[in-house]
Amino acid sequence: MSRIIGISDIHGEYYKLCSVLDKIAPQKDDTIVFMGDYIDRGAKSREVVDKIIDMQNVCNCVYLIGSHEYAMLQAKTDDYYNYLFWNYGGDATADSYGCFDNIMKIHGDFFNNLKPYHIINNYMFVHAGIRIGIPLDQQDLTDMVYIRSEFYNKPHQLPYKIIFGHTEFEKPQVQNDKICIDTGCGKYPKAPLTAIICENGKETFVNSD
Ligand SMILES: [Mn+2]
Repeated sequence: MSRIIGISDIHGEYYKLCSVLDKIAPQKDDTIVFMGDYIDRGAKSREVVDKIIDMQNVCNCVYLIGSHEYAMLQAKTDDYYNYLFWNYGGDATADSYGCFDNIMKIHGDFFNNLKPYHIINNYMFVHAGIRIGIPLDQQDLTDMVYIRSEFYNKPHQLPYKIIFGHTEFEKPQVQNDKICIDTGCGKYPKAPLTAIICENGKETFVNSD
């Protein structure tokens, strides 16, 4: 039986990414949905992006946009997002690539083709969430990558279990209609990277060492 795997908020923590991938041991028919925030804070953003691109040789891969990719993509043209990028760990990403302009020179195809969300079976994967009460086709991308309590504190009406990250908790937050898997990787030195595995209608979690 194939598995659907969600991994969010890696934030340059290459060794934690390798640790969860080793434990999960993805197979050809599995699908990994990478849920954004690959970069910033941790030291190895470039290696993280190379690794998740390489995973296409192992299993099915989907790549979503996170708030940090969103800010990075707007940084050159928008003062607000430029501020967000450089004040929330973007300096580590620029160092990892050598300089800011190298990010898009090296991985521009990757960063320009990130998806806002992904629906598979009865699950919807999205970086931060949705604005409740608004139809899916009218959602704003900034909400999908930045929204917090207005989403996770209320039930939503979409016919999917929503798997999201962006807001870190000590443990995965499991609600009837949504699950947050951001456990602070990249933000706190001892925080693990947590992956979710969806198989046969059940969800389990795998932490990096
Ligand atoms: Mn994040």
